[in-house]
Amino acid sequence: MDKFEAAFNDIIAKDLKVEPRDWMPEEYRKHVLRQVSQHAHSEVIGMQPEGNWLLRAPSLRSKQVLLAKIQDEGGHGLYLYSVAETLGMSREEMINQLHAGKAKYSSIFNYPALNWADMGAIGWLVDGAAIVNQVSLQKTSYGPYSRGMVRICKEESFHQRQGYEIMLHMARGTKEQKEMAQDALNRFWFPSLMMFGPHDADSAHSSKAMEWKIKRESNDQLRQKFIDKTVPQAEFLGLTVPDPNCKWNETTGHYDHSPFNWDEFWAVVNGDGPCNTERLDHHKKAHNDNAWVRDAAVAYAKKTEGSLV
Ligand code: BYC
Repeated sequence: MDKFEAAFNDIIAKDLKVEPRDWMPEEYRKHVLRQVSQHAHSEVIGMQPEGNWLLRAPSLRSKQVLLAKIQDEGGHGLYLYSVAETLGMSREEMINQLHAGKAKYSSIFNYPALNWADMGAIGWLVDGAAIVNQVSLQKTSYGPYSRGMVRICKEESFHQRQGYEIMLHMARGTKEQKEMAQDALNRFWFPSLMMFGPHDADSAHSSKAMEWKIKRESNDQLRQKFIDKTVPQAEFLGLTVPDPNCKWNETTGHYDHSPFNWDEFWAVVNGDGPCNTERLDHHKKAHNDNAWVRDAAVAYAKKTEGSLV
């Protein structure tokens, strides 16, 4: 082992942060980059299901709040694209990989948002699941990713409350509104649980990620944390989690759950979900239609180069 590798191992062992200037194994760099790429694209593609509801929000207040949330998600994508730049990959390259189907984004965003109750379910469950994951990632070993997560988590907790507030209004509203809230929970429950990825035993990247402290808790540990937090929240709403086996287990101290439909998960991850084509086509179109904005920004930066100092 040379002195560079020893220094890297020391950073990991002492729970310090790996910084862009530090030597790191090529496999570590690629590993963080893959996860950050998946995360960044998730934030940006995740704007689509909600963006679709901006013009149909039921009040000015709900429209303003939803707009602010969606803008936050775009901001999170930008922090994460910047993290990827510190690992040597440009934004352009990342977008090219997304458009070519080589880079992933979270499976959850390939499900449709059919009505206003879905805006509640997405904020409550999808952002709720994301927070559980991202709170853990605040302690990830790559410095820029960890610091990005601290900022993102602060905003994400508002997002979860925005969704829960919608669910609360609907669950306490008319009979039809309560039915809509229950229906949204029914459709988003299992896909939200699958956001945490495959079971630990089937997770290709987990063991290396845990060894390098990129991930601090495993897919199954985080998923269980989310279930344990969320079931009582559903009960408070007077709604029922769509899983007859989801019961408190005195022995384990956790809620049980039924097996997941992993065939559906892998189909969605591999491009065959209800909205995969629509999401990517929309991203490509927006990217192409707005090429002139990027060109103008680059031209302006070139023209004013040096004039800001
Ligand atoms: N969806 O070995 P594994 C948000 C892939 S957005 C798709 O366990 P890993 C929001 C995985 O990539 C925030 N693919 O992988 C925005 C790998 O494939 P590759 C979303 C998935 O990386 C707008 C393969 O399966 N949060 O909050 O150790 C509105 C094997 O899996 C998924 C993040 O992105 C999936 N669900 O663990 C509202 C969190 N699961 O790369 C809300 C950041 C697995 O070999 N990411 N795969 O081709 C992570 O924490 C980890 O990457 C995962 C997976 C836990 C997701």
